[in-house]
Amino acid sequence: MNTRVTPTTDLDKARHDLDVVGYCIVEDVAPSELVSRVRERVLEQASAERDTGQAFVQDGNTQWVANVLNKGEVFLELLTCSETGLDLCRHVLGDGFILSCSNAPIAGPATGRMKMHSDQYWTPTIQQEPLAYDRLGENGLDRSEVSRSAVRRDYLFPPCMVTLVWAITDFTANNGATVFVPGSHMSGLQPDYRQNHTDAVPAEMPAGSIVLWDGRTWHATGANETRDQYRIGVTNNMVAPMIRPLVNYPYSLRAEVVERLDERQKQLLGFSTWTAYGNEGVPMQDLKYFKPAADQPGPML
Ligand SMILES: O=C(O)CCC(=O)C(=O)O
Repeated sequence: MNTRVTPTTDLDKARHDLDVVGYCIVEDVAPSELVSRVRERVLEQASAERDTGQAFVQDGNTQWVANVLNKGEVFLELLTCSETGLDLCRHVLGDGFILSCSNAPIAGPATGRMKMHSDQYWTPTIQQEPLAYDRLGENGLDRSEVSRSAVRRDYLFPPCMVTLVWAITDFTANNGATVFVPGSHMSGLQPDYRQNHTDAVPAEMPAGSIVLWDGRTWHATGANETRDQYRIGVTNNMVAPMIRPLVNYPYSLRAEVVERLDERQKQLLGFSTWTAYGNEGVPMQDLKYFKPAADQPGPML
């Protein structure tokens, strides 16, 4: 497929791009003053992490500020500042999806392209040779292992993750805009990261836009060929509600962040129960947050 997605404000087109091409770009989503505050906070935190030797640097000069929800109220504000991206996540994942992780990748000057990958690398492929694995839990991040046997399946595993990236600076073809292989979400395969993937196209968009992709779509942070531009994104990876998020937010969020959460944010961060086969706490009560609390009958120990 040789289709390059362009930014839109038409949500029908965005849904179509997501379904058919595997990603979509929507512009004018985050207010510019919020984008400025996020940019300032990301750069300040990135610098503090470098100064204290805690920076996570990848692929040369790409710095990831990890787990940003514990690093500033602006990131929580960004997560729910608009329903647009959330509606598009719902389009793929259905109701009740939750946040899996949120980071800020900064593609620095003179950095090569990241390895091509899909975020949903842990779901079965239709046929994977030489990159197969037998059990989901054995599919580690190192995908260079040669397969023991390739299983042939004649169905596609559905998307169960959507990644949404906020453009905190402009994303351009030469400053590290995320690149995508159009249509790759329907291939049923994981990319071989040793290949060049010359069919990958950049998601160019102005600051304040979002790019969203199906968890199966092949993509990478693009090469930053500039001398002085730092391309900044903030990622919100969403998963269907029965999938374990990469970050355990109810456990790992700082107490002062938990205190600030509204109901919508609590649901998105996985504080609420999802069906539990109909047994959410005491069946006669409408318990949104299942906690084995003192109001349950019988001894607790
Ligand atoms: O930084 C980007 O453009 C993409 C990051 C990425 O590949 C990912 O979050 O999976």
